[in-house]
Amino acid sequence: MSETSRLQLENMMCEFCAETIERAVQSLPGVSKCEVDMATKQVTIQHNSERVNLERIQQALAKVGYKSQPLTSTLP
Ligand SMILES: [Cu+2]
Repeated sequence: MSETSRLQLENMMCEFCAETIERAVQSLPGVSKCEVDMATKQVTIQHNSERVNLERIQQALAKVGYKSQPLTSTLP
């Protein structure tokens, strides 16, 4: 099932961070889209929840050095 999740990043500072984050998330199998919002430091991810869950995505972010918190707001 396709799901849209949003994460709040804690230590993203610049465009280079955004690129690193996008690359790390998009390299995961089951992720179809990843968008980083520089202003809010939020990342919106479209993923197949059966193939990759949010925990796995957060692990991938932690691996490249970024802490993230899931945002509870649900998207349509
Ligand atoms: Cu940076």
